[in-house]
Amino acid sequence: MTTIKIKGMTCNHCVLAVTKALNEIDGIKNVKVDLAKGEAVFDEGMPIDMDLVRTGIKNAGYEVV
Ligand SMILES: [Cu+2]
Repeated sequence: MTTIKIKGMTCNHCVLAVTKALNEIDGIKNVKVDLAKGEAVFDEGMPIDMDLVRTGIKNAGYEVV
């Protein structure tokens, strides 16, 4: 399980946007985004390129910190 910190989430819409962005990345499963903690956790079905994660989150309008 991988945990990442995400900056910029303020509401449930943000949670959905981040969840969607992560689910679009090959190999990422079981995404759970915690708004209060500003975190996302997910399982890796295969090795994940964290640059893809950063880019995906950024394109959704948020930032991995
Ligand atoms: Cu929002």
